[in-house]
Amino acid sequence: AWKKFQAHGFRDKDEFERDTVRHVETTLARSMFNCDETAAYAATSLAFRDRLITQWNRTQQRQTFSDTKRIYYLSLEFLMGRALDNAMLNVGAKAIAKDGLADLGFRIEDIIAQEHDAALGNGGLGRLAACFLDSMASLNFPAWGYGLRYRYGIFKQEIVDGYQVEVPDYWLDFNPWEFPRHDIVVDIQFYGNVRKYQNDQGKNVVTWEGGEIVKAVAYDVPIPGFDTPSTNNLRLWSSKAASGEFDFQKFNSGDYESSVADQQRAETISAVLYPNDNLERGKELRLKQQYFWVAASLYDIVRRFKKSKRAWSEFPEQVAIQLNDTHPTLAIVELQRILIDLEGLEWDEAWKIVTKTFGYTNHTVLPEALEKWSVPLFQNLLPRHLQIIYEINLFFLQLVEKKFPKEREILGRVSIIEESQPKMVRMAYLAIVGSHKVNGVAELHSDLIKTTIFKDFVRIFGPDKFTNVTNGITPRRWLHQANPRLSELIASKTGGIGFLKDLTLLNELENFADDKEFKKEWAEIKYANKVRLAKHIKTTTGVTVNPAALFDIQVKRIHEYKRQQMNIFGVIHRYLTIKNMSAEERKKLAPRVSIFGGKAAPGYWMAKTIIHLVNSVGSVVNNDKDVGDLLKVIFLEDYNVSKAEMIIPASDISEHISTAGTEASGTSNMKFVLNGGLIIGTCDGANIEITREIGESNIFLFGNLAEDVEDLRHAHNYGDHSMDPDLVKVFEAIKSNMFGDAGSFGALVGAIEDHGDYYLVSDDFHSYIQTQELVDEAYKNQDEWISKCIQSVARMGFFSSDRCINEYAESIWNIEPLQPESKN
Ligand code: 26V
Repeated sequence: AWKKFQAHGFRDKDEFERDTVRHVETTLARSMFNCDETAAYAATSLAFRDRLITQWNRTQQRQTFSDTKRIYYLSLEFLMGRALDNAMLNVGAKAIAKDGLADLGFRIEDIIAQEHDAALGNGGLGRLAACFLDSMASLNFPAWGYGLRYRYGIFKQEIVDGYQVEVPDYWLDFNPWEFPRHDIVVDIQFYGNVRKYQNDQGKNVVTWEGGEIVKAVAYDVPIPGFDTPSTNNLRLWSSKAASGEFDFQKFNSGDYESSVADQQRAETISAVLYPNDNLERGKELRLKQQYFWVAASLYDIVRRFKKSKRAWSEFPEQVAIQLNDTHPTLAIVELQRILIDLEGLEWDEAWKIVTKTFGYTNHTVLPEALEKWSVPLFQNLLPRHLQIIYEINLFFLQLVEKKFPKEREILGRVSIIEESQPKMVRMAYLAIVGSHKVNGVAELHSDLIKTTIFKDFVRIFGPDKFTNVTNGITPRRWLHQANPRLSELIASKTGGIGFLKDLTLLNELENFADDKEFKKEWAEIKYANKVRLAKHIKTTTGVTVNPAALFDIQVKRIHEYKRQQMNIFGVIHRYLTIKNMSAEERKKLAPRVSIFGGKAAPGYWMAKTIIHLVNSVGSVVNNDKDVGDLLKVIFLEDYNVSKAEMIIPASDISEHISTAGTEASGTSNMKFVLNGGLIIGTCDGANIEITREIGESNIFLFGNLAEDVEDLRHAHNYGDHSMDPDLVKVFEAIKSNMFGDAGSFGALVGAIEDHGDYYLVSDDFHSYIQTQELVDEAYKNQDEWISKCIQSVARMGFFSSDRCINEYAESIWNIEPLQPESKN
């Protein structure tokens, strides 16, 4: 297999070196004598990029000629991480590059590390989109990603005196992975007025006139498939002033400042990624971003369809559009507008096409994350779209009324327009009404949306409109790239690298779960990965950790529902317990390193307080000579995709401990298990399916169930709850100023003690602590522990994003892969 696809990379290392040196000397205009690592990174990337672009062109041509259905994945976030390592592995030429770079005097790891992460996403939702791109290309689907080319991705996090500080992420300084398409430019209209009149033929015509125009410029990013020449496209739109550099009329009349201001206002649209996840704030600029991106993408999609000269009724046979959450919901309205206002179709005919085209994926049930836009804001920015939304709603409510004539109350509940002050457009409802399928991202989550937030819609449209597609991850990045030694060991026992294309082949490993020699190698690899992380901890925090200790990791966005606060309270409990232990008892304890990482949204005070508490506990515990190696507490700065690739393979146990029913799926849980770590978790999201696959004895589950959450919350609110006694002791320690001024943690403690403990930390604390003790015990038996890890990895085949994409293709998109050319 490797031999076959080297054809898409380099024939040999000489060819690679020749190309790389040529780029240093010509493209970069430098001499090899002063070629530093930055230049070597640039030249290596350009050499690989040349290969990708040849394949990219061929793939696009093949798609055009075959004229089959395409899938368009619309996502405001693509959390891609680094591209070079991935490109080298996917075209099968990393070994060649390694040798070639060594000849030129470089270590490949150092060159890879030069690259800045492409961090155009917040967390799980954006990384899922990136894994999907990898799978769609690897499975040869004719697929396009559409997104925004933010000038600033998610901020960089610095920790200063224990507090998070946000620093802008200037990632476009040098980006060899994008191709500006200055010839692909779309005019996007905002504001203005709607005019209705009869034309000369007596036909009713609606036009949207005036307002302002901003240009959308396409930037293309090649997406290489693994072990296939298929190279797909991610098209990102960048905003530019319509008048070019600046308005010359204003400039010449002496109004220089305002001509520049116009330009800046246009460029602001794609300037920055909104750094909230799971919190909707209703800012006009965010709605502008959404429409700008959706309108440009649809223009592009429709233009491509029109070239085929087919009838409009065939549009859904040629085009499937998947909405990654509600962020692109305006696409439904925009397509309806194009069809009725610009192409002259009748409403019903157009609406049939629209609903057959779209699928909507929901990623959260948290009410504060559900998008709503104020009607006045909409009216001003997108007047024609608001009219169309009202029309969609009218027809929809008529259907509901006909179906449930005796239930007047249902109309208000399901209306796309919320009758509040001001009125609001409910984007999730619009997405449901305008799509033919709605899916959740794990079984529990898909059940929950059907029985809670969308239950009326299940009655209206029937249960078949709602389905589940459990999330997955790409084993290329999350095993082969992040953990090359483990990947190699697995390949040696499963008959080569085939498992990277069919992850169910991992089940061959079951035969080695008790193999002494295999287990020894397995343990050595885990240890080496822990040594690598320990070095990173030393250089970034100055703290020395023992790689033989149990590494306990929780890395993800900081959010109360993910309960990092419960984790740090558990750490404090452990610290207090150690302090009270005799020397004899201490000897029996497994040393532990508690590692946290993750960004807090800049305006999310409680999340920032959690980060501060972790750091404060760390500075006390890590400097307590009495405790030594028994406990260390680390906060890793600036968690991102490339750091995840180093952190995840070094885990013994990772924490996925959200309040039951709140984490839609989680995807890092899958990454940790695939890398030979065990997990402690609640019965939430994909943890449940992971348990079903790997077996209950291989996971540490604890806590209340989703079905009991409502009653428990009720009990808190009616004073029918007594605080967990261990948690009370933890709070007493905090209040005694053991970790610095207790006042700074007051809100965190207060939310649990005095304000209803919405996320049920107190209710789950006891079983959490107990389960952590089971983890301690289990870890002491290394032999059994390693067998559990191997058995778990063997059973993780289901969680490949390839399986997930195949499910979307079959049950939602109705699309087939396009076989690539057999050679070259
Ligand atoms: C919502 C919002 C609201 C407006 C401001 C910006 C913004 C940005 C992102 C979001 C999406 C929130 C939903 C989300 O990220 N869900 C996560 O999706 C993962 C992939 O399906 C899943 O594994 C996580 O459990 C889920 O929290």
